[in-house]
Amino acid sequence: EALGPQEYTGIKMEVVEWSGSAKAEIEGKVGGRTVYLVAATLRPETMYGQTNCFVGPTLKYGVFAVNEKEAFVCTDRAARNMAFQGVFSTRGQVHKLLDIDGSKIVGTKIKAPLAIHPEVYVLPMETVLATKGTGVVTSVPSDSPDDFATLTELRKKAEFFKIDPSWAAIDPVPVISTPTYGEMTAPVLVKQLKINSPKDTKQLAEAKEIAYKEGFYNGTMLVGEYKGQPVQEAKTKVRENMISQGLAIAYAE
Ligand code: A2H
Repeated sequence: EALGPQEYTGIKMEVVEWSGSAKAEIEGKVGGRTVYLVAATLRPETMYGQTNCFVGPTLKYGVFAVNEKEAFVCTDRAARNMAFQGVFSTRGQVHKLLDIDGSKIVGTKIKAPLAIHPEVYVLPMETVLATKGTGVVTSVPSDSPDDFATLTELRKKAEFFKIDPSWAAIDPVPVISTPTYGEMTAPVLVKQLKINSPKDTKQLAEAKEIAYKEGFYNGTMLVGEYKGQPVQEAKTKVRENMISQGLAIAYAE
């Protein structure tokens, strides 16, 4: 854990179509606002490779008014932090439009900004922490061992997790090349460290550490505006572009 505040990028993933169970709850409560799931990431440069998004199936979320036109889905805790950080037009106040269970958000179709596959689905991830970020995690299985391990598990046991297999159908997309692991850093590490499920937390922590360092210090962008450039340079540029284009927000904690 870092000592100073963690500077996340809050990726705005616009709802295209709510899941059947969310639709009934949302009905008439958002006042025509465009609703976004806001995913906290430390790796904005990987957003080209989003394949889905994750929420905690046992976590509670809220839909919060940003202004007259937009609303964000995140945890209550994150909404309070956003209010302090001046994200909402209501000046430090939190305006919750409704509560919604994570399990009901699963199956919602959303837009993943910058992604090569722009429309993705929300899937369940049991290891999402309520105490970190927004409680929404965008999934980049090419570069995140956690995302790859969970996506693989969901594909193997779609029925058990009560998901439609088509929601988990997008394969990892090459985004960054590293000298040691090639174009699929996370899948290669998951295999090398013999990670069989998202419950292999010790090996996953190790894989995460290696993937992060290797990507940051030795990675080269394979796609996007900064193709051919080092990740270290692309990272801040992608973040700033996304924020200035209204595709993301700055979020710290
Ligand atoms: B990262 P840190 Cl490609 N619970 O984004 C569990 N994990 C969470 C979370 C929560 N509530 N909120 C955010 N995260 C994930 C991309 C990514 C991430 C890649 C590679 C590594 C990686 C795509 N998922 O994280 O504990 C988010 O996933 C490994 C560092 O604050 C976020 O960045 O250091 C990261 O964990 C934040 O973790």
